Amino acid sequence: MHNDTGLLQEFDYETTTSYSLTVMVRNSVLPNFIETTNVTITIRDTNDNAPVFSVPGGYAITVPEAAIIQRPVGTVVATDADGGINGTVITLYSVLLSCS
Ligand SMILES: [Ca+2]
Ligand SMILES: [Ca+2]
Repeated sequence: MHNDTGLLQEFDYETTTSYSLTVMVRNSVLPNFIETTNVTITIRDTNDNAPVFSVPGGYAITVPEAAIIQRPVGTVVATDADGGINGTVITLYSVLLSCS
């Protein structure tokens, strides 16, 4: 919110999820006739952040040569700064080796 004008500017759900305002109206003829109310503005999240892997630079997974083909051999995890379903933690199992 702009400090001087009170106008709402760019929203960022990851920084501020809601704003609470007090709005006042005044009778222009009878200035003592004043009413105030509270307004809450809730920011709805958008999917504007990409997932990021939890280990920068890549993962190293060691697999015994007797490992069973087509079984998971490790886990990589990505997180996302977005909220709700837009920021779902993604867990992926490593690619499986296959025989040809
Ligand atoms: Ca996202
Ligand atoms: Ca977001």
